[in-house]
Amino acid sequence: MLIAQAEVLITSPGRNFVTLRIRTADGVVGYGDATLNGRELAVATYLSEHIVPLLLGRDAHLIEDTWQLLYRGVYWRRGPVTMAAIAAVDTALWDIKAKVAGMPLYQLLGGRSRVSCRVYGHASGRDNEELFDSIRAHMARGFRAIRVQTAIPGQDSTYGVASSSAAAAGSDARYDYEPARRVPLPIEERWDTRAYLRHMPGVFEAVRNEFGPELPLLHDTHHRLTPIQAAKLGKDLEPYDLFWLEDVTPAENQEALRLVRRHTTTPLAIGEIFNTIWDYQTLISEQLIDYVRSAITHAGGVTGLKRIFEYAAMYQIKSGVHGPTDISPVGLAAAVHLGIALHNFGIQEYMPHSADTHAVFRPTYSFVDGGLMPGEEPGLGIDYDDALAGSFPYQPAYLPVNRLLDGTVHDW
Ligand code: EZ4
Ligand code: CO
Repeated sequence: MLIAQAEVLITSPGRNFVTLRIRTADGVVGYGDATLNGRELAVATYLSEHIVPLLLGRDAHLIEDTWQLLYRGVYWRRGPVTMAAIAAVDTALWDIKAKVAGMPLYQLLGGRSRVSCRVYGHASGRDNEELFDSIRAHMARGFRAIRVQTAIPGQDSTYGVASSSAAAAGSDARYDYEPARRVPLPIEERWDTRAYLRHMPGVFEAVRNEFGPELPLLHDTHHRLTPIQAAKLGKDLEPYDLFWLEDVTPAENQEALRLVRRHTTTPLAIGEIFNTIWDYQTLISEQLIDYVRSAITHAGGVTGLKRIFEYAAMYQIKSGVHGPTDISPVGLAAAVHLGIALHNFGIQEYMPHSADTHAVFRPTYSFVDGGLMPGEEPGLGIDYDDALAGSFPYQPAYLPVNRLLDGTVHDW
């Protein structure tokens, strides 16, 4: 099973995706997602210049050895660019191994532990009325757990709020709810932490009054608070029984979560920008979080994520895999195969891709009864259409930059 070819594929069917395709000498093909939002070409170059030459002629069956070779073997380890590149190779090799075995990937990961992977969708609104409509539209589409984000009065734009009512309702004709904009330079947003902290409890009170106590509700703070602010928000939201509160602080300071945890029983989810198990060492061993948010695409692939989840399982911490639209259908397919097999699965984030993106990747996972089901064909269930992908050339796109009202750069 020698690797004969490895290609880096870039396409932009509404947004940019970087995909690695590995082909063995006897023609088995595997796909891995290498998309790093706003830094796509850095990973593409890392792969094509530094990794592809190492792969040619290697045995495609050596998944663990290849992972260690690309992690330890280059001396410069960790970081989002390196770990996205490793993830792409790892996922493609798992896809190949499963195809050779003649099984869907989840069978190689231990087989089914559940019927489907429960997901949550993204509702948002510029006011409560638009937010309620968005929640209703998501429920009508089959979502049974909902992330709630709203505009903060007095702010022009707020993270997580769709740019139109149609987008808030969950229309996936275009990526109007995607935070990366197709612009040559990042746009700037403004942020007022005090206004946010004052506004959010009332929003959740209104949502609970409208939709009742059963509906699982989530919220993403996007790294913007200090530990004491996060503790206050967690406490203030306790009456509304959140499923989780996400990324309350910039958690590279893992010890910060001790303070948050001492003050609130609101469940905490962290880690979409983390990329190794070491980023979670204190958070997991001290039980400072409830859900692990890393994506297959950004944390070293199936191998990297499996390692983190098995560690988390020792502490009753569950998976909550990152699944925004900047994770391609390849990355999402891999997450669904791992999620269906994993014992400590919690919930999967799911922002449906556009029709054009589906046409390029032809994923075989399906969304049924509020959950994602992996396809049953051998491998990941991805079939990349080169001709169509070629008709959507790369377009520079960037996530916004965030500034406080006085102009200070803040966490976005
Ligand atoms: O802002 O993936 O929980 N989801 C998120 C995402 C991130 C984007 C950044 O590329 O926070 O919407
Ligand atoms: Co998030």
